[in-house]
Amino acid sequence: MGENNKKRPYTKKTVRKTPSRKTSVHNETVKNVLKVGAVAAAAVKTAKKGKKSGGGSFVAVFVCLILILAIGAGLYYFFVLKKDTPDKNIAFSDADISVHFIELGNKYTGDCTLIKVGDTEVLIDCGSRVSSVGTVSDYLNNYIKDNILEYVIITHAHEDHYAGFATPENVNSIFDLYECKTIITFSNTNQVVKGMYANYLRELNDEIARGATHYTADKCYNEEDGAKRTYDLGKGYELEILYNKFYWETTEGENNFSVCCMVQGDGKHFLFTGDLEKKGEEALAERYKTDHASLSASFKVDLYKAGHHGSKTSSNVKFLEVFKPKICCVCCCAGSSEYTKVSENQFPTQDFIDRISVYTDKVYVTTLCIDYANNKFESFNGNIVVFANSEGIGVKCSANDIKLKDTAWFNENRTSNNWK
Ligand SMILES: [Ca+2]
Repeated sequence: MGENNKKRPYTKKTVRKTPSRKTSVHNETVKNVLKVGAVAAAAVKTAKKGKKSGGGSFVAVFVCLILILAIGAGLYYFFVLKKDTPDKNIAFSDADISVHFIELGNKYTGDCTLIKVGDTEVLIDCGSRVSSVGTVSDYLNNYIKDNILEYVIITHAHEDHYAGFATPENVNSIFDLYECKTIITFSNTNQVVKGMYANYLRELNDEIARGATHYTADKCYNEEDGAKRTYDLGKGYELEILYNKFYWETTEGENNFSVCCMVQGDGKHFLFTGDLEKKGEEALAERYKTDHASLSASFKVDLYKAGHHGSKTSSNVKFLEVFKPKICCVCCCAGSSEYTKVSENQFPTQDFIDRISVYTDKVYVTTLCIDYANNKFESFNGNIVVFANSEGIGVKCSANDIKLKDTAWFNENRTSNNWK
């Protein structure tokens, strides 16, 4: 191993505990409802007095009814409406968890997602090309202060998801740059051991030799050989490896082999399905309802990474009916002809927009293709960060926070009746 492949020394740093804003809206609202209640009680008393005195009782009862209606409206807002408005802007510095959809430094579509809870990080995939490692690690180094990736998930063996782990021997991979503790990978592939897939196996085995623990997703789901289905991330959050029947079954291509997972805690859910397609999505959605028997009909995930970059083959109806995303982030180079010249099928596709728009207009996209032939691209939203604490969820992007539906690209290339 060359000098460049040496690991960065592990230096433990003091983590500044972020103060939690305990002066919650909840307490303020309850106080206000109680105040209105006290006024209502006084009005009832006045009404009784008025009855005794024989004057003014009608006015007092009327005031009392208005106050009772006000209390009802307040409670309805607080317990029903407020529950459905999770995008209350909170400060990033107050967040317990942050999810980062990272730009990859080129015109190619790909995935790289960092989930951070305190000093515990989960990295899901690192595309889109081997050359993306520099761009990605520059970004990661802003957030990973102990040089340890506690969990690494590699969803499937496609270059735009695993290139950063499958570098040539003399080029740093994510495994070379960070100490990766627990690595969870796809259970199946149709790749043969040569080229990039051979590089991946070598880099993975190097990291295992340096002390990493490796499980395939089927072992996690079944909790076999020491693997677990859920891992504690701290601050009440956990990582759950979800069911995918293609952990055990063979299929064409690679997409349906994707490792799927949910990060959840504090009543919030963040869903990641790699490039899972229709057959996988439908089986996952059905099994999720069984595995989570107490799931209410109003269950919604707070964040969903658009499956397969907003492809027409993913984010299907039966899947979305179960998960009902509130925020959706798409990792792609929008409008790129990398896979097709048919505009409506370029990521994010018209079919994807037709289906996701039923559930949310909070759709964000990492990168925008300007001129594929001439290597021109720019940030669309840029690096997208979704962060949360018990008070709400915030979205902050490196370029701008404009929703897809409000962009010039959308108006020129896509349409939606739901977003009008
Ligand atoms: Ca760490």
